[in-house]
Amino acid sequence: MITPDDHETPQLGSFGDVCRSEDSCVVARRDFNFAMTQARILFVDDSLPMRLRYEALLRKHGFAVETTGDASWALQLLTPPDHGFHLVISDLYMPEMDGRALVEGLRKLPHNKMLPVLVLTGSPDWEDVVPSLEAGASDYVLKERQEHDPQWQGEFLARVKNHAQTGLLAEQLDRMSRTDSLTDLFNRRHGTQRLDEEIFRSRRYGRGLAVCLMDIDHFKKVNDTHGHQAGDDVLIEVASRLAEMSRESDCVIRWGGEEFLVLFPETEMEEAAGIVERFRRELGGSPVCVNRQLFPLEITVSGGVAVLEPQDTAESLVARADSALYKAKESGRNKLLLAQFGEVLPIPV
Ligand code: GH3
Ligand code: MG
Ligand code: MG
Repeated sequence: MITPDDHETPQLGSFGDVCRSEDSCVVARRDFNFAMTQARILFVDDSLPMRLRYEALLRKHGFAVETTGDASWALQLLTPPDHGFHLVISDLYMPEMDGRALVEGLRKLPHNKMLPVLVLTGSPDWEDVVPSLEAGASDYVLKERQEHDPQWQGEFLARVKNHAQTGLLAEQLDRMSRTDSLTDLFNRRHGTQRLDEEIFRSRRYGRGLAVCLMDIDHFKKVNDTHGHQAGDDVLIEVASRLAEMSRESDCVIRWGGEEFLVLFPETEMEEAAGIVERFRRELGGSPVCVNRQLFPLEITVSGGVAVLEPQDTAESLVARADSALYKAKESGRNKLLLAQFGEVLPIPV
């Protein structure tokens, strides 16, 4: 990990011994199988020797570990909602920001409310440990007093495993609460939140925000003619194509049954219209295979595009895109209309 003092020359030789006691470790290696492939730990300690020791121990037992000597840098790493760490292990005593302050800081971020944090302390002094637990640390561990103490290692690794497992489950739960299980796109709950965030960002930085509401035409007929499974196949395929065609900064949401809302941050009407028109052509241009890929089915979509205006709320912005979509349906489907200047207009040629 990437802090100034991590560029010191590592002295692995003096600490490499820490993991030799593998055989005596009381925790069965098999128990760590899940961790070996998935759990990511952020280890925070101002002492380079400690970082090297613990990193070696944790890596030896299959955890992916990143280390830093600077708690405020750790807080920065934990700030993006998708930081990807499942457990933080932090020393309590550090010269600038200490372990308790790190716990306090990270618990203020909503996405870190369930992130397990294990604090490491040299002394079992309640006056030191209790405030960090009160600040939201999940647990504490006394630092190893004797090097290679197998009992200490067994206990430490068992605690790490349990907390990492909780971190993995919390991540899974978070993902499930944000995604639609059929299409794997973001669901409406997350979409609504993202829309609020994008509106806030757009206003704060004075940048455009466009949205498009898209709906598959005559989708009910797919279900009625080919069965519900075929309908599901179409939804999955359309979702996957939309996700593939959109840019990383865009956000594709399953808004309702066969309705998709796409957010285009930092995008004005003209650009958004061009992108969505390409989506419409490509979706209509190659048939979707349903019923175990045996049956090609032509589909078309209609859409309405709107851009954020000064008086808009999230609801009014989506409502304008919806009214343009409604007109697109009314006027023949397989088309895109723009809600602009208080009117609904076709894409300019
Ligand atoms: P329009 O062109 O006006 O949009 O007509 P439509 O048939 O696409 O729209 P309508 O609202 O009449 O029908 C939508 C259908 O989508 C009805 C509903 O049963 C179906 N649907 C909604 N969610 C799902 C789903 O998850 N799977 C499947 N297979 N069908 C779904
Ligand atoms: Mg429809
Ligand atoms: Mg519909």
